[in-house]
Parts: sequence; structure tokens; C-alpha cells
Amino acid sequence: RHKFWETQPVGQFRDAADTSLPDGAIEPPTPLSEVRADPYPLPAAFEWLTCDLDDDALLADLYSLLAHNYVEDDENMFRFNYSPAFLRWALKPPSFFRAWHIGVRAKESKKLVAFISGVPARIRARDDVVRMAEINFLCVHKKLRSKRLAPVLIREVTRRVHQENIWQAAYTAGVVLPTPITTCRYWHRSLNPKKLIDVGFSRLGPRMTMSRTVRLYKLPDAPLTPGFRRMELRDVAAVTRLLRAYLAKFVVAPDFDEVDVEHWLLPQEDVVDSYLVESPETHEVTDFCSFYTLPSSVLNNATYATLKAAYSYYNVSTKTPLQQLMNDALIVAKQKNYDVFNALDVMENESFLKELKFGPGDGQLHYYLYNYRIRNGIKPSELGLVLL
Ligand code: YNC
Ligand code: MG
Repeated sequence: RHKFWETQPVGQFRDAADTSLPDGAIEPPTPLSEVRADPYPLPAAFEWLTCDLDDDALLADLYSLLAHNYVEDDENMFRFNYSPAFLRWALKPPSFFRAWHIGVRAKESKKLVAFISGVPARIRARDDVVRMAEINFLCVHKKLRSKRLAPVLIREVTRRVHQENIWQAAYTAGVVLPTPITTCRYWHRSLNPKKLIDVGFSRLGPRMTMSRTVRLYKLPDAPLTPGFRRMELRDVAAVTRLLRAYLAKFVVAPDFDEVDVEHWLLPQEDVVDSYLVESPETHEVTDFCSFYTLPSSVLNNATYATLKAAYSYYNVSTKTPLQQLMNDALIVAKQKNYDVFNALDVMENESFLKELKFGPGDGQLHYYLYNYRIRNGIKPSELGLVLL
């Protein structure tokens, strides 16, 4: 049973068989004057803190809360280690709301003990472009778990999103809640197989030696596609056109304009990287690929403290076959010393995963919409949205 989630306007498990319910908003917006004016109450020892991520000291506190208390794998061997620069990028897109960067701190020590965030986005579901909040970085300090703080954080971010006259949200989680619109799997492509095996991320295959494994995953030293180069500011318009045309194919996808593309896809060192193919003859931009940088801390290993992981972001192929494009993405990630390249089975990713020697991970990523129903859900290949 879900004592909290049963009270929320989300697809309820009990309604799964009801085909009469229409797609779209589950409940209508309420007048802004009826949105609760005051923050929800916290236990007496704690207070709300609207976070200023331009404040380096605060950003360092958030980084540290997440580095020690955020998402771990099922076996508690690795924990996400989002960098401060990444957090600033993820949380300060065009027209972000500072009020949606919500901390909880201990009144006495002023220590940051919990966090939740939203950023504004336009997300299209079928032919409906909806203003939404993308909710991420929900975290409660390990010592404060199972005390029902998470529902208070979720209610408070919901209240602050409603204050901006926004009534829908998108989020992902590793846990099953009512009700996923789709369930995706991560696939992993070894770039540095020896280290991945040493830290327990992967295992030597049956009848494989280390040297055979290293050979199996070896990549060329430089990208193979003529005209493959890093994206620059001057490419924003061309990339936006490519991406908009491509994302139109999916049932749920972001509605990116040039301002969004400049923020979300223009390369930033060790945060996000984008490459494109510019035709050597016509100088037309025909293909595009991108990944973001999210290291994981290696817990309890004497040799290695972190794994450097690249995560496939948005990729568009119109001329270079997608598999060839992604092979070049693997090559540049290897050149830049990433240990592993991860990709979800969203969009057309299935078409290259096996061929490029990605292996399926354990653990699933469930995608959710708040106050928006999509009857029967969608397939991962119908999803054109990657959250960070
Ligand atoms: C989760 N990940 O089911 P019920 S993902 C949502 N997302 O409620 P307590 C979650 N709900 O089932 P704890 C959730 N995890 O009784 C748990 N819940 O109805 C629900 N982990 O609360 C859970 N970060 O405070 C239950 O649990 C209730 O102390 C229990 O805290 C949970 O960012 C958590 O995985 C996750 O830090 C904070 O375990 C804690 O365990 C933790 O007793 C490690 O809570 C880090 C971690 C989650 C990453 C993410 C997306 C979050 C989406 C939140 C929902 C947004 C809704 C839309 C709002 C805007 C709407 C508009 C308009
Ligand atoms: Mg709690």
C-alpha cells in the first residue's frame, strides 16, 4: 500500500483496467488564490531553506549531501557522485525558479539534511505540449530515513510548482510507485574493462581472460565518420532543427527550442558533451549525439574512489547510421578516459546496444508523470525524454 501516493493525482494501480479514463490531466488546475500560501510544517528541529546555487558554500553542502546520501545500486557498491558544476547545470536551466531548489536543514547545526528540486520544462505528450516541472534530486539523509519526510518534501515542491501555475510534473525513480508510464533498462558498454572488473562493476565472462576482454572492448583511437566534430555555439540553430524533427517521432518528449538546446546540449567540460556530423561537402549538420558525465563513488575499494561514466543523452541520425554515430561517441568517451558508457533502451537505442557490445544492467528506471494520465503507458522506444 502507498499511504502517500494513494492521495495524489497520479495513475492509481486500482484504475489500471479502467479504459474509460481519458488521457491528459487527472485533475484540473485550482485557482492560484487557493494554492496554499505557507510552507508545509516540518518536524520541530528542522527548517526549509530555499537554496541559492550561485552560493559556492551552499552548492558544496548540496554536493556533499548527495555524494553521501543519494542513489546507490542494489548491492550498495556504488553511489552517484554528481559534480557541483553538473548540479548547477541541471538545476539552473533557462527560466529556472530558485524557489524550486528546496533544502531542509537542522535549525541548530544549520546542516543540510534533505533536498528536492524542480526545473521548468515543456514536455509533449502525444499532441499536447504541457508546461511541467522535472523533479529530481529527492534526498533524505541516511540518518533520517523512514520518517515520512519524503512526502513532506514532495508536497512542498508541488505547492511551489503550483504557485507558478504549473500543474504537471515528470520524474524517474528506481522504485515502483503508482504508476509508471514506462519502465526502462540501463545498458552498459565497457570502455575500461579491467577497472570495471576490479571494482566489481562487471565480471569476467565465462571462458574469457582479461587480455581477451580488453581486446573485445578495444576501440579505434579517433572517430571514424568524416566531419564528426564537437558542437559549438554556432551550431545551436542546426542542432535544434535536427532535434525537434527527431523528437516529434516519440509519444512523450521535450519540446526544445534554441534557448533550451544552448543550455542542455552545448558542451560543458565534464558535464555535458555533444558532437555532430557536418557534411564535408555541403557543410550541412546531418547527425548529432550527446552524453552527460555522472561519476559514481566506488564504495569500499582500496584502489579506486570513482568510476567515470558517460550517459547517452539525445542522439539524432539522418545520414550517418545511428550505430556508426554511437560508435564514434564511444570512441570520444574512451579518448576522454571514461570507464563506461551507459544508455537507456529509450528512443531508437535498441538498434545499436547489442551490436556495440553494451550489456544489460540490473535495476530498472521507471518514468512517471504527475497529474497526467497516459492510458496503458508507452514502450521505452516510444519515449523521447532523458532526465538527469
Ligand atoms: C521516490 N524515489 O513510496 P508511500 S528519484 C517518490 N520517489 O510513500 P519516507 C518515493 N516517492 O508509498 P525515506 C520515492 N522513494 O507510503 C520513496 N518514496 O505512498 C515514497 N534515498 O517516505 C514512498 N532518491 O520519508 C513512501 O521514506 C514515502 O526516508 C516514504 O525517503 C525516501 O529524485 C528517499 O533514491 C527517496 O534519499 C528520499 O530513501 C530516501 O526512505 C533517499 O519515510 C536515496 O515516500 C536517494 C534516492 C530518489 C531519487 C527522484 C525523483 C523524485 C520524485 C518525487 C515525486 C515528485 C512528484 C511531482 C511533484 C510536483 C508536482 C507538480 C505539479
Ligand atoms: Mg524520512
